[in-house]
Amino acid sequence: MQIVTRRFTCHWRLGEGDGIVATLTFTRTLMSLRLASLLVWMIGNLALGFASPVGILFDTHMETDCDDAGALAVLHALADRGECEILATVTSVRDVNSLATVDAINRYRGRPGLPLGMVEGEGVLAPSRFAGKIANEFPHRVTSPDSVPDAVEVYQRVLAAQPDRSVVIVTAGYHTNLKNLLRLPATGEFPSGRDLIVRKAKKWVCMGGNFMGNPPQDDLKLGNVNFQRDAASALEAIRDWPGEIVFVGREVCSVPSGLQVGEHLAGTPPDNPVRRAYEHYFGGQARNRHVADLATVLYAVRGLTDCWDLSQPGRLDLRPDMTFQWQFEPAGRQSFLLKKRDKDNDAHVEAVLDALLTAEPHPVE
Ligand SMILES: [Ca+2]
Repeated sequence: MQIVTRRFTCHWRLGEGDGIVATLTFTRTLMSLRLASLLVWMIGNLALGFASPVGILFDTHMETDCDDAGALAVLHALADRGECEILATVTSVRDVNSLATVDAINRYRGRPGLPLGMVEGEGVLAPSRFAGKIANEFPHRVTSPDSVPDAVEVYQRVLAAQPDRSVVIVTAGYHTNLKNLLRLPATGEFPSGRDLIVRKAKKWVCMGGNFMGNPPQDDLKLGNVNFQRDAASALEAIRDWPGEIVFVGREVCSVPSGLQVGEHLAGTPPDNPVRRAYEHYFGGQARNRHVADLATVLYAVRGLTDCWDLSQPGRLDLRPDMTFQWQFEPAGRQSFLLKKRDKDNDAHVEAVLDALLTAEPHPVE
C-alpha cells in the first residue's frame, strides 16, 4: 500500500509518459530498499539468536502442589517478554477445578482465550489444597468436564497447525494425555498422534525422576509423584516417545535440590490467583516452595542458558514400578538437566525464577 501511494504522487507531478518511467524506477528502488531492509533484519536476528518465540504446549496436573501455579505464572511472564508463545494449557487430571485454576491464571495474566483441555477417560483424581478455592474465588470458563474438550483433541489441533519440529511440550504433571496422544489413530482430517509428534514436536521437557549416581538410577526412596500416580501412562509415553525428551529431575529443582521461591508473591496484588494458590497451599501467607515446575518451564523456553548443564545422551530404562536405570547411549534421544558445579548458581536460578514468578501481568488481550 505504501508503494502504491508514492507511485501516484510521482505520476501526477511528472506527467503521464515521464511519470510511468519514474514510477517504475521509484517502485523498484523502494522494493529494493525494503528487500535490503528485510535481509538486514533477518541477518541481524539470526546473528543475535532472536528466532521466532518458541511455541509451548503446557500440560499440568495443577492439583497437588502450588508449584504448578507458579510455573504457569513463569510461562506467562516469559510470553510477555516475547520469548515464547503459549499454544495451549491442558490438565492431566480428572478434577475440573484444576483446569478452572489454569483458566483463572491465564485470565489474570492477560490471556483469557488460551485453548484449554482436560484428560478424558481414565485419569488421576487427587485432593488439592488450592484448586477448588481458586475456582470459587476467580472467574473462569470451566463449568463442567463437558464444557471443555479432551486434552488430546487440543494437542491434535494445535500440533497440526504449527510449523514442523517447532513445538516444545512441557509436562509438569502426569503423562496420561501423552499416552492417549500416542494411541490416537489418524482421521480424515488429522495424521495419527504419533505422526503429529514426529512432525511437529521439537522436544518434550518432562519434570520427573531422580537422577542420582553415575550412571543415575532411581530407587524411588525420594518419591516421584509425576511418574508413580499414573505409572502405566508414564511407562508407555516415555518408552514409546518417538523424539527427544529432556528430563528435569528432582535433584535439580525439587527435593533434594534446596532451591525454592514463592514468599515474594506476598508482595503481588491480593487478586493474583498464583499468590492465592500459594496462600491456600500453605494455609496462610505465601511461603517458599521448591521450583520443580518453574525450572522446567524456564528450561523449556530459554534452554540451558547459564542456569544448567545437560547430561550426555542416553535412555531412561524405566520399569513398570517406576524405578529406573539410566543407559548412556551416544545416539540416545533422551538427556537430563544437571546442576552447575558452582554452588552459587543455585541462588542465580532462584533469582531468575523469582523475578518471573512475581512479574506484573500482561494487559488483557
Ligand atoms: Ca506439578
